[in-house]
Amino acid sequence: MIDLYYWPTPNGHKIPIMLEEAGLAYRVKPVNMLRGEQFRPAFLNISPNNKIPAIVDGDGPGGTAMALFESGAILQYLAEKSGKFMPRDKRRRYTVIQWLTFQTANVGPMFGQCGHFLGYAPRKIQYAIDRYRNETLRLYGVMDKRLAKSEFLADDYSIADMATWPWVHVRWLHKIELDEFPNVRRWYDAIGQRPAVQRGIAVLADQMKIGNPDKQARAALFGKRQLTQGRPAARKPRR
Ligand SMILES: N[C@@H](CCC(=O)N[C@@H](CS)C(=O)NCC(=O)O)C(=O)O
Repeated sequence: MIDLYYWPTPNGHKIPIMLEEAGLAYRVKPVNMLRGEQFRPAFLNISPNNKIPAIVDGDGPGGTAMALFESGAILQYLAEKSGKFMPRDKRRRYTVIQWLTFQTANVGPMFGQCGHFLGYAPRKIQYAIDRYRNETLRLYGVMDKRLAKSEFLADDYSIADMATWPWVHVRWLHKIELDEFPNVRRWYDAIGQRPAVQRGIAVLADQMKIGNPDKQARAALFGKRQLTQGRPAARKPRR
């Protein structure tokens, strides 16, 4: 059984989508990040960067439990475990890893900052809005060009699509219209019709809250740091 540490956000959605697609059994462990539960010590043992998603696979390698954080690593792990959505052929596999990394290194961070300055920042900072929205538009252009010549981001439907789709799903927050990106629209609509994707994004859907944080959510999301307990032993001064 896989425990899914989760809250309904674009990064969170990737994992129940994959679990549903792969037919892997899982149970949901909600981590309410709007109330600061991502900083609980038990969760930090699993996800030291205090972010969802994370998993604990009770039946990990060698039959012992395996904990993982970072959605890109989790998706690759689940693909390997299920033997699905990641081709064996080296060339095709690295094409998946390439587009998955494109998501985790570009789409996630840039769309995320765009959403932050449009929907979470306490005041309007035009320079930041322009910077991240322009980057978001540029990345939509990259995806649209790719999807003009390929049905999916890699060759076949894969974990790269599952990682990227949830970010296009919340495009209203980034003020993006798909009319400008017809190939992204075709891809988004096709994937959105998959029953596993619909089941994946339905997990805790009633709790989903994007943008416009209340005071408590703002403090939980942007006001906390992890403090080091204790100090490393002092070094002897050099002569
Ligand atoms: N690179 C990470 C990003 C995960 C991430 O940013 N998670 C957000 C929710 S979408 C989170 O847990 N934020 C809580 C916090 O930063 O305290 C991944 O791909 O898993």
